Amino acid sequence: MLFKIYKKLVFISSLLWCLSSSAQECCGDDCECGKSDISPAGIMNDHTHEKGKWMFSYRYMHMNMSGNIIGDKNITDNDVYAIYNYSMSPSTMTMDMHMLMAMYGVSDRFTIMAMASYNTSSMNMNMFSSGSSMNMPGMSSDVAMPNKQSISGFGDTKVYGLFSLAKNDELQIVVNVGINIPTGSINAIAFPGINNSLRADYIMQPGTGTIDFMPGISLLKHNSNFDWGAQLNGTLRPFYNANGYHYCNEAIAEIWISKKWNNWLSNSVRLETIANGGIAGTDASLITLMEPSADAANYGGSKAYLFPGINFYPGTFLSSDIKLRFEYGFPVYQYAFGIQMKNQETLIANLDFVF
Ligand SMILES: [Cu+2]
Repeated sequence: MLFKIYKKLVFISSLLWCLSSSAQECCGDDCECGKSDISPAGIMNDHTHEKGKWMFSYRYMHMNMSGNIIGDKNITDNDVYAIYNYSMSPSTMTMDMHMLMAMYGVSDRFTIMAMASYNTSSMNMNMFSSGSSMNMPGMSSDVAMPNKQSISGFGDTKVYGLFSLAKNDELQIVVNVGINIPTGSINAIAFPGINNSLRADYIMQPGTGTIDFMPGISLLKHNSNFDWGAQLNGTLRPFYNANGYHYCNEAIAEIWISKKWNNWLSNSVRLETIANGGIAGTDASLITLMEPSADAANYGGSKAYLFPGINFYPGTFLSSDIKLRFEYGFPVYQYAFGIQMKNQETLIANLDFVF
């Protein structure tokens, strides 16, 4: 489904490209327009702004998951029940994130960035012995366990300082340090109205509950024929949250190339690799054997995704600095610590305004 939407976007962009022959040229030789525009939709913190400039961004991310893996092997619902003793097996899950970002150039080299998010996670589960329904843990025997849940809420807030080590037409190097402020809930209820005391799984909670530190470094290189970039991001999580656990450290490496076809259209391909340590500690209120994502042992692992992308700069027509970027991602490698749902596809849409 998402792939069809993506194909439509590519088609619409190509159509607009054809119309662009009548568009005015926005850049001369000495204009930076276009040269700093080379990053794909899923990349942030790769640039700084000039002193006094603001940028506002809205980013939407949709992820689809289905089926289960252990390590890099597919397993069936029956394996989840019979071999690993869980009562339920997740079948599909979607995550939707709406992110609002603001950047401000404190000086020509130093920019601050803040990001807030609103997240919705929905999960469908299959139950052992389908046909007879399972009882809600801790409830009278006539309360049946629902087989789907959906949780929405504000996520954590992130604040970054970005410092530009190099900033010219050919090369940009930016180092950043961020802090995660745990504004998202870790106490969302799994089935509100049916059981108001059972907390949702780790993966369903909108927040992480911990203050974390996020260092990173980005490199952008502009060549005459194409641009490329690379980024390394870490998340260091030394503290436990109020519910007795924390997500472990994470490292993300990105590398991408992009090709600018004209003043307002480019394509990109990005490879993202993620290594994640899982969860330390446990939320003791969760019933570990209810389903795999209620078990802290089933988190973490390594993943690699490929993201073809398309970037559109309508500011060329509107004489303002606007970017509209899309990426469609699919996994090329997934290794899960324990049992996890398999990522199937990710869609990212990003709208940026610079003032
Ligand atoms: Cu910016």
